[in-house]
Amino acid sequence: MGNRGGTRGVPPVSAAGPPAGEKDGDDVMSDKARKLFEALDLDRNGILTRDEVIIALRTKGPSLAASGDLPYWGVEDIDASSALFDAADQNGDAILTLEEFAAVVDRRFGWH
Ligand SMILES: [Ca+2]
Ligand SMILES: [Ca+2]
Repeated sequence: MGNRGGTRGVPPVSAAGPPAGEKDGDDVMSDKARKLFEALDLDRNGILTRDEVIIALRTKGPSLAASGDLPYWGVEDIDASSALFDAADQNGDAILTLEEFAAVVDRRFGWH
């Protein structure tokens, strides 16, 4: 008589993985950045060119600053506007998308 008992190793089943894939999705830009972008987008085509930023800041800057939509130091002169553009244009394609613009002004102006 033999005992045929086996200890069968049953592997522990604990396959409850953590839910993967968190998306920080929607609103990563401030309303102020969006509003400023729209104010500067003179031809309303959804992008900003360098000329647009310079012209818009010259013509609209003071009133934007007066209404609190722009810090006063953000309306200084052409060089400053151009520098802001360069800082914002991260991929160097000479246009600013809302995302590019918002990322920079939110950080610079402390809006986000
Ligand atoms: Ca435009
Ligand atoms: Ca760009």
